[in-house]
Amino acid sequence: MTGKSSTIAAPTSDAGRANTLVQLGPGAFHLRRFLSLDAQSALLETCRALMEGPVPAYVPVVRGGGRMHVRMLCLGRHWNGKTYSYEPTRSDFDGLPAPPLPEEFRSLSRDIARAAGMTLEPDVCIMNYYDAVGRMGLHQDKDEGERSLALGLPVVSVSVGDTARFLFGGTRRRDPVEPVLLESGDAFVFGGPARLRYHGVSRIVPGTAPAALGVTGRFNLTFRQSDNGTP
Ligand SMILES: O=C(O)CCC(=O)C(=O)O
Repeated sequence: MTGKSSTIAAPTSDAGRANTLVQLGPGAFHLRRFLSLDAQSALLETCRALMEGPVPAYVPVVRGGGRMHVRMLCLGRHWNGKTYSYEPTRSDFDGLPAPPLPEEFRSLSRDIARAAGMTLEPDVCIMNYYDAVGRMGLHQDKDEGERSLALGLPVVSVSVGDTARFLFGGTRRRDPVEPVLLESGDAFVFGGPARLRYHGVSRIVPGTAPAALGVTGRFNLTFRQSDNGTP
């Protein structure tokens, strides 16, 4: 499933920074510079407010007792790291309800999916903050439910802040991985035949966020449609 990527479109430009859509195999797309600097700044502000809000971000402890290397906040529905399932409240942490998924987030994820030729009606956003030593091991996103996975409904990801070295593998853990640098404002979509490809973040590249954003570290948002989502 891995292999050479190809640039298939250059839809728009933003202040001289051309957007490009790079395909990494069937169903997998890297949308470089999808967000303008202004859009990144607005997204960053919302992420910070939510993560420091009444239902704050936290460091999940997963099944087996390992602590994740990110701060996480789930919107819409909560991903329980002990049961690997979605639920309305954070029963593995503090019992608080997952905050609603803002309409502007839904709309952003629909736009990104559409730009990659797919559709998504998300009911979940997992927001992760990576500091300079943040990372995430290789995994598949397969907790969204049988129907969602069978339809290949995409995972839509968008990043703001420092660059991440994102690893994109195949559908088996032992498949080779392709490193992709996800920069601030980039989006990434994997659905259809790519929906169950392994992926992770091996490292953050500190000091690479646009200076105008005034941010250290990286925010990543992944949008998904669980089987509880709108059909
Ligand atoms: O931070 C990223 O780019 C990937 C996040 C991810 O793999 C996840 O939330 O499942």
